Amino acid sequence: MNQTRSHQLRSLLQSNELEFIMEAHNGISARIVEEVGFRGIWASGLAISAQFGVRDSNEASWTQVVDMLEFMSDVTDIPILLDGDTGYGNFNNMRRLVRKLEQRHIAGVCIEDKQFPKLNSFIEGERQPLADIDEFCGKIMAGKDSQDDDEFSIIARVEALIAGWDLAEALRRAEAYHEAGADGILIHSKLSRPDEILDFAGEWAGRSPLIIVPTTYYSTPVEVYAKAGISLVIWANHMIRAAVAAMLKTGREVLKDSSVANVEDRIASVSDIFTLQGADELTAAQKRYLANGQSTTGAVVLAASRGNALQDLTEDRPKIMIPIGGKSLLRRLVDVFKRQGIHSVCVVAGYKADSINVSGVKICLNKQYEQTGELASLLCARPEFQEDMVISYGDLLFRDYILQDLLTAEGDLVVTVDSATTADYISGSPDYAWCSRPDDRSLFLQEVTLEHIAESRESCTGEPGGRWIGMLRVRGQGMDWINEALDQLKQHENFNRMDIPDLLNYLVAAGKPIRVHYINGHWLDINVLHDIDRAMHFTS
Ligand code: SPV
Ligand code: MG
Repeated sequence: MNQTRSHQLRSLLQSNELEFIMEAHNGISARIVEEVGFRGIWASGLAISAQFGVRDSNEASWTQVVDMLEFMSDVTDIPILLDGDTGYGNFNNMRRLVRKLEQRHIAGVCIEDKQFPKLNSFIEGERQPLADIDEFCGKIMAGKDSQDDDEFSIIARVEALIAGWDLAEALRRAEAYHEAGADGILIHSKLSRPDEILDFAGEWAGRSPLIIVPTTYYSTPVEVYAKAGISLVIWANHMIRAAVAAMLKTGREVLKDSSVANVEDRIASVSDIFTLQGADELTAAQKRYLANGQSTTGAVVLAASRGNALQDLTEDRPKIMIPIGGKSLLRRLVDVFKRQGIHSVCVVAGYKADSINVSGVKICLNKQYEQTGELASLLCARPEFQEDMVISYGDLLFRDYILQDLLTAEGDLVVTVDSATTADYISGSPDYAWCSRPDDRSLFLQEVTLEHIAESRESCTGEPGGRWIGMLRVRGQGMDWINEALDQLKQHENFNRMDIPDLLNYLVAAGKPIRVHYINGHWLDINVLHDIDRAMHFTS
């Protein structure tokens, strides 16, 4: 059961253990504080002003602070305690602040007994006038009276020690604020040793939860605080300081080097940022809500082999990078995919993979390409499988309508078969496909299924229905069939020699209906030098 955040903060304040909350100053830092495991966030006035580039002197308006809190609250589930400075005005401003904070699911606010506009306690702290005790108590009462949720916390921060007063004054104030209804006391000190807060804790003797901010006395082991009966430690500014240090170092180095090469490895990756932004959730939501509006079809292009028959042309690049009329085969393939709304293209590369520089594709490496076949390559692309995808050889050229028809064809697994078994545009040895019916043009859109597929015409009785062009489409149940088959076949000792036809035959034998979509011509595969000439004509 998810507890409210105000309840969570109360639990931290009231727990018997020493608890810790960490500063955050915007949405992403709040996400990080939660991500690393803290159970609460200190929305620091110093850090929020700093990230706006202004001073911690109420230069940012309270509504700007509340707007920032909304971003922080939206992206986290742990409680946020706002450093509410002096409450941004008198009791009336405090009432409105509390209501606005509750509307944004902020768990509590801490107000300090100084005067508006406040100045950070570490800047001439002893010269800062304190609030009138009665006036401050009225502010606490007004805040408590205006909260809707009983567990929303109002913490009173005592600045007496910062402003140069003695322990007695600090205790007098703390007691008055406690009486006025404060849910806890934050006792602040700017000494480098914890002596005065420990003296205070001793005298306070657990009258209400005690909170400290060990920014200056940071070297004290935290066991000391636990022993003194302190409830909550606030690490008040360490995320903004860490960010500023990293930005200064990175910025200076990039400027000096006129390059980002040195810093790349030690800064967050773009995908780390996407993760913190929750990009995966949006992708899942798009699938759910944009099912008809946005294509989620992807493509896997098998292109790990060299294409030996093309001799020198593939000396320094794989076959898919051979230019045809100024554009590589792969570029042409990706362009057709994009024109049909397929924008997620994964290329399984092997031979000279480094030379593949086509934008808009994700490369998956089959490092074993010399010892393995097409199924091993397909397995490499598995992390990139989409729920609906086209699997294609990389050396294909075809007219757009062939892909378009494949995408609209019925069936969860569909193969494109050219019903001509021999034709002058057929080069190499595309596999023969035996089908439940021959291509009778009048059968357009009627159900034809694959019965067998093989390189040699003699491997099956009867007339083949045509040649499989090297492209298939998988979706729905078909994805489960393919995944299950891959899991089974990869156990097989011959797996490394298996190609896509072995997978298709396996599925046929398992009784899975593989639909055939017949075409007649308008495609080429590139195998030998002569095909390059034909490809030039095909594309011109
Ligand atoms: C803050 O984090 O803004 C604080 C704590 O108020 S301190 O800077 O120590 O005053
Ligand atoms: Mg502050």
